[in-house]
Formats: sequence, C-alpha cells, structure tokens
Amino acid sequence: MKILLVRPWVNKNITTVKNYLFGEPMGLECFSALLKENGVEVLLVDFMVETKAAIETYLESFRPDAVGITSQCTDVENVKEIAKAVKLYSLATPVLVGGVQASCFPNAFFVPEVDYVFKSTTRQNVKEVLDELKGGSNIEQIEGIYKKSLDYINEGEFCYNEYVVPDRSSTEKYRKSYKYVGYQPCAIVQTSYGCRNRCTFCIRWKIEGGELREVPIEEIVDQIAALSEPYVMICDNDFLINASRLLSFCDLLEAKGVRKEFICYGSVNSILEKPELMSRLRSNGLVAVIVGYEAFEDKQLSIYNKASTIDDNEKATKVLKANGIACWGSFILHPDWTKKDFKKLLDYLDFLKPELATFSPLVPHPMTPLYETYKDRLLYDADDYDKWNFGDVLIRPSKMSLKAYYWEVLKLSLKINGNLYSVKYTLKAFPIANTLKMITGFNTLFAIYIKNMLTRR
Ligand code: B12
Repeated sequence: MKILLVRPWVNKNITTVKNYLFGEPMGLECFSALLKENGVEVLLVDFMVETKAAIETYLESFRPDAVGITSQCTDVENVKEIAKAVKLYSLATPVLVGGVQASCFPNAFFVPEVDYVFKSTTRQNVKEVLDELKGGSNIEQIEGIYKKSLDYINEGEFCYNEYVVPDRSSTEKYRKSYKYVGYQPCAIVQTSYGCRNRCTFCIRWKIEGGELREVPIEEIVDQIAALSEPYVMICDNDFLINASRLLSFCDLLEAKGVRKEFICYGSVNSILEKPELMSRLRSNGLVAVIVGYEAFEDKQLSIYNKASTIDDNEKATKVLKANGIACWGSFILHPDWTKKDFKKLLDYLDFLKPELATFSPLVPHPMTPLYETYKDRLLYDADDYDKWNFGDVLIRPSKMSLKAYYWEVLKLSLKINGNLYSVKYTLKAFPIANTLKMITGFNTLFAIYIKNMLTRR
C-alpha cells in the first residue's frame, strides 16, 4: 500500500511567521513512522518548501492508494483544495486529515472530499484505519476518528496523541530549509506533553492535556544524537520544568558526546526554581529560551492566570543573562490598551532587554475561557479559522479604532525589531545571510500589518 503525505502551502494573505519560524512537519513525520510500522510505502510532500509544485504531479507519479494531509488553523482552505484534487484524480482514493486543526476543530473537515478526520493519532487507530482501507475490517467507531461513512459521528471517548519517534527520513530532501529564527538548518523535537500551568489564553494544555507527560530522556537524547542538524528547537510547553530530568539530559549529552545548540520554551518559574542548573545547560548547548512574559503589570499577569509576577520576570531574565543564554521574550497585546500601554510595553522592554521580543494580539480561542469574555467583541467568527493564527487582531479594541490599533502594532513591531540591542545580538548570534533572511521575513509581516491597517474596519 502507498500513502502520499502532504503539508499544505500557506496562502499569501495569511498573517504568518513562516518566513522566520519554519519548522519540519513533525506531525506528518510521526504519522509516516506509524504507517511504515505497518509496511506502508510513504512519500511526503512539503508544499511549504515546494511552493511551486502541484499536487497533481505527485498523484500522477506516485499513484497513492490514500492521501494524508496535515493541518493547522491557517490550512483549512488548502486542505480542502488538496482533498478535492485527490478526488478529481480518483474518487476512490481515501483522504485522511490530521494535525492540530483536526484535533481542535475536526468539524472544519467534515466535507465530502474527506473520508477520515483524526482528532487524535495513536498506533491502534492508525492500524484500524489501515485495516479498513485494505478491506480487512469495518470497525464501526474508531477511537479518535470521525469517518465520513458514519456521517462523522463518533460518540466514543477521545484520547491524546500517542508519542511516536518522528520518521525524519521522510523529510530528508527538505531538511536544509527548516529554520527557527536565525538558526538553520534546525530540527524540532518534542520531549514532553501537557502543562502544569493554566494560563487563560493558552490552548496547549487543552490540546496536550493538563498533566505533564514526559518521554524518557534517554530516548530523547538518542533522537537528538541521530539528527544531522546542528540546531534543535525543543517545542515542549516548558522544557525547563524538571531539574533531575535536565541533569540526566546534560549527563547523557556529555556521555554520548552530542554537541548541538538548543532553543526551548521555558517558564519564568522553572528558571527561578533552578538557577544553578543554567550554566550546565548553557555548556551543553542551550543558547536561547523563549519566555512567555506576556505583560508588564502584575494586574494583567493575574488576569491571564500566569504563575509568575513582574518581579519574577526580572529575576528570571537576569538568571539567563548571567549564564549567557539569550532570552526571547513573548508578550500579549491587550485589546483594551491605550497608546500609553503600547509605550509602557516598550519601556518595559528597554528595562528587561530580552535579546529578542515577539508579541501577539490576545486570542480568545474558543477552547479557552477567554472566548466567553470576548465573544461579543470578536472581529471574526470562530470558523474564520485562518484568522485565529495568533498574529491577527481578533478582538475589537476598546480605547481606539481598529486602524489606530494596527498603527500602534506596526510602530511597536518596527521599534522592537529595530532595537539596537536586538540587532547587535542578531548579528552576533546568526550568520549574516540568516539575519538578512530574517529581516525579509519581518518585512513581509510589516506589509501584512500595513494592509490590515488600511483595509480592516
Ligand atoms: C513547532 C510548532 C510550529 C512549527 C512547525 C509546525 C509543525 N511541526 O508542523 C512552525 C514554527 C512552522 C509553526 C508554525 C505555525 N504555527 Co505552530 N506550533 C508548533 C508547536 C509548538 C508544536 C507543533 C508540533 O510539531 N507538535 C508535535 C506534533 C507531533 O504534533 P502534531 O503536529 O499535532 O501531530 C500529531 C497529530 O496531530 C497527528 N497528525 C499530524 N498531522 C497529521 C496528518 C494525518 C493525515 C494524520 C492521520 C495525523 C496527523 O500526528 C501527530 C501524532 O502525535 C505547536 C504547539 C502544539 N502543542 O501543538 C504550535 C501550534 C500548532 N502553532 C500554532 C500556530 C497558530 C502556528 C501558525 C499559524 C503561526 C502563524 N501565524 O504563522 C504557523 C502555521 C503556519 C504553518 N503551516 O506553518 C498553534 C495552532 C493553532 C491551530 N488551531 O492550528 C499552536 C497550537 C500554538 C499555539 N498558539 O498554541 N508552528
């Protein structure tokens, strides 16, 4: 049996970070691993890299027995377009859709061209679908899957995705393109799932679960040792959570002589709980930590249910700086901000001096409690999926017009990216060619913000 796996391209009008955050399609690599365990021949096409290629070419040359497509919120339209192309090629070729969007909003894909929607992906449910495709069985309801043949009804319990080692050979020909900010080629690794925190704006603990589930660190280090990339982005919610696990991580990297540079997400609390560990992590390659500071006032942090304070933010930043680890701070732009608040954020950045800073407008995602709070001020419907991309302004600002708000966002963006402190860091940390590519990436985002400012009412 042959299955074609596809990551869709990203449409030009989307507010996307893809020009500087461009990771491997790890979900498809995991699915590929599960398929190969079942003896399936796999071909993976990444249309985010092959932007000019056409799905029809691959359907004709590979002649798949089924097609699997991955999805994020920005992909819904293109997933459906690819599914239509598959059915035009052959009505009998089953289309399977999975990925984060299928987990969060499976109903986005309940269309005639899609046969199976995976809310969760496990060894068992993949095997059961394959058996069904081979004609060997017809299990009524498969755990975690909505089937067209059952009118997409599944009343069963749903589970979380099962841990699988990604089949990185499936993306071999694309791997040089994958990058994270200025680090290229950069691989992505996930070492744990779930989160102990309950931030009101975050959907990750909803997607992955509220309990922390850790993969044995020995398996992770083996995975990392096998990577050809010099840079690795660890995409856990908070990689710095467990001190003894981090110590074993360092021990194993040293024992196996693995030298890579790592970027990870880490919470302020995790940094403050174990400052003494940071120099050991630095000497084992930890070069940057993405820290969700989110706000510049305690009042706002407590509304977001953040487990840290402004004082903690400052201390954590100092710990990272003292150990030569770059701090990439992320912030949320609140819809009730005045011009003064935008200025306060800039002042706060001047004070904290994170090496890089990013921001995203507050997203009242339907999976979070914020949705109820803001549903009357939404600029888009919940099913305008591509707008829920963590870059667009979704809540009508209360203290200024939308146009004026976008103007503040644009100015903030220019000031943050032009900040001397960040520019110096970028030039020192990354090869010049990568810095130039990043600048081009930021510019495309500016262009989208300008367009939003001029066109959105
Ligand atoms: C790393 C990462 C990225 C990387 C790489 C993404 C990737 N791997 O494809 C980069 C930097 C490129 C990225 C980009 C974006 N991201 Co991102 N990203 C993540 C992060 C941190 C981890 C994703 C990941 O790799 N998880 C591990 C893999 C294994 O999980 P998975 O993809 O869900 O796959 C599993 C199943 O879904 C299944 N599966 C996946 N595909 C398929 C296909 C089939 C056919 C089947 C059967 C199964 C299947 O198999 C896997 C089994 O475990 C998540 C947070 C999170 N926890 O999800 C945010 C996250 C997915 N991103 C998010 C967003 C918003 C974006 C952007 C839209 C941002 C923007 N404005 O540009 C872009 C999307 C544009 C694009 N297409 O790239 C949101 C998604 C919200 C949503 N409803 O879709 C998340 C949840 C972060 C958040 N804000 O909370 N992202």
